Amino acid sequence: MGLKIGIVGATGAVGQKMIEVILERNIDVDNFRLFASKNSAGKIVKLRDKDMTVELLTEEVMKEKYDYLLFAAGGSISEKFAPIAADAGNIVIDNSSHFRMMENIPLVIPEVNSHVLRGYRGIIANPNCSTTQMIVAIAPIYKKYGIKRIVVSTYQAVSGSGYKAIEELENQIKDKDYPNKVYTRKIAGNCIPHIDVFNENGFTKEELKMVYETHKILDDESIEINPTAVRIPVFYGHSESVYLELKEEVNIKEIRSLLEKAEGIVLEDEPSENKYPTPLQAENTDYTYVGRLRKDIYDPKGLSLWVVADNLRKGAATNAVQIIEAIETIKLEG
Ligand code: 11C
Repeated sequence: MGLKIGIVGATGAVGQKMIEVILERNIDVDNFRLFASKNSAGKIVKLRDKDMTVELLTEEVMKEKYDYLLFAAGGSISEKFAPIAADAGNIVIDNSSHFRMMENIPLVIPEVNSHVLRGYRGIIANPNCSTTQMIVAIAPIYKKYGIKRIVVSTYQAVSGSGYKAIEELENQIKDKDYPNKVYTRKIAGNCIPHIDVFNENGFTKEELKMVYETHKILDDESIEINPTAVRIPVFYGHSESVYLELKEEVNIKEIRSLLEKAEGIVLEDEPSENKYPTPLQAENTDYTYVGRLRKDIYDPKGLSLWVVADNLRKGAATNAVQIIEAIETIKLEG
């Protein structure tokens, strides 16, 4: 029998991708339910050749039985409705940051720590997109070499801020006087070193997510992480320049082979042929692309790499759907 899956926030950028990815990956769904708050309830969404009406999100509908409920409606909606759904016995996969750092909530990237899902029911948190792609890329290296320190700068697409930001970039490309509504500065032709709110220590919340979510997923608080998160005028796909200080000397040949064999990674690194990943090619794919691998000129334990992934897919929707796949596999294994 197929699954009953509900999507909360079904009309947003991530909710729409969740539907797309579920259909593409041939998840066996018998019963799809789409929910949104009153601004979007009643809209029609296409599921293959079938039109579906988005239902109003209420406490009552969250108390029904589902195999999985995927939340992509923002932190305050998750805070209110996810516990109601979980208390009714449902598995909730939440894309917001609200539950991620709570002690008893698993924060999961299936390629890296799916073991934490074994025997668990309740709310499962999906990590932040910039954290996910970095961890997918560095996890095979971390397992073999250990990591002392990470210095990372991100180049993040506007789709990470939702449909309004996509529109803002489109409009500013056409009209240089189009006002800034989503961002503090014009985004067309610019880059803005500011994602999410500033913390007292000068880091933004987006940057701190990369620190603390990485510690939790790798179960290692000893890793020193120094991120700078930057918004750039790209529609889809986040890029990251990552510098790792490993615990042992870098062996580039071995690291290439680790990355080539790793699940979910495409190594694209042939400088002599100008081969390196870019966000345009990552768009609409589920992989994390790695290139520009190089050993530090000064420190034999230092390694630089360039990491690119579609932020709405592997960074959000695909990871959530892979959590469903991981739980279904665990069930089959018994
Ligand atoms: C961005 N990373 O690109 C953010 C979007 O905590 O899930 C996702 C925010 C989050 O703006």
